[in-house]
Amino acid sequence: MMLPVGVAIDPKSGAMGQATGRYAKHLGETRGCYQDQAAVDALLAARGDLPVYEVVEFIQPGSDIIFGTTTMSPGQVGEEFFMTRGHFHQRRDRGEVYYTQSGRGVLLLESRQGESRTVDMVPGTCAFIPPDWAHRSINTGDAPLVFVWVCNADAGHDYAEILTRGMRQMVVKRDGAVALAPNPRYAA
Ligand code: PAN
Ligand code: ZN
Repeated sequence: MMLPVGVAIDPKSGAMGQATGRYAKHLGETRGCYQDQAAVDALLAARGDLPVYEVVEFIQPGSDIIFGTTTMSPGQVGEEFFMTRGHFHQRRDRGEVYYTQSGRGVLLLESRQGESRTVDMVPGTCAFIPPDWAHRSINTGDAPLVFVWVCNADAGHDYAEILTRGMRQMVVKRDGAVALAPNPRYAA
């Protein structure tokens, strides 16, 4: 039988009291996310294979709901920032919620029809991700970005599309400001 449970989450680190799963993504294995491959190489040479983000999950066996935290390191690669791979959900009828706990970032979303939107990730903001919108989070600050996510356990992840064609927009730092720019590598 599933029982109620309260899971403690540290808002600064994303550490969870009772994790049932976790993984980390490093710069080397996410290099394809970035425009400037020379900047990736330079950063790898200078700082090593830095951790970009860590995901910690909680699910009870048999539950239809899963939640967890994503904790993103601050960092820049060329004019871009550390980002998640980004994905659609395998099930096109499954949305998600992202609740930012600390840090600052941008949630970049793209509908299946190619419409782009952003939601600012600031502590206390709960973002609604509609079904069939690709989503990628980007740490635009200089501290860790920590958010809690909640979705259906059967949502699944489809990484292939974003991996191969990228997203239409990218989030960049230009003239000291965070801005949105069209992705020159986007393969429509
Ligand atoms: C999140 C993401 C997590 C890592 O849990 O999976 O932030 O991002 P990528 O999966 O794009 O690497 C979520 O959206 N789950 O559905
Ligand atoms: Zn998702």
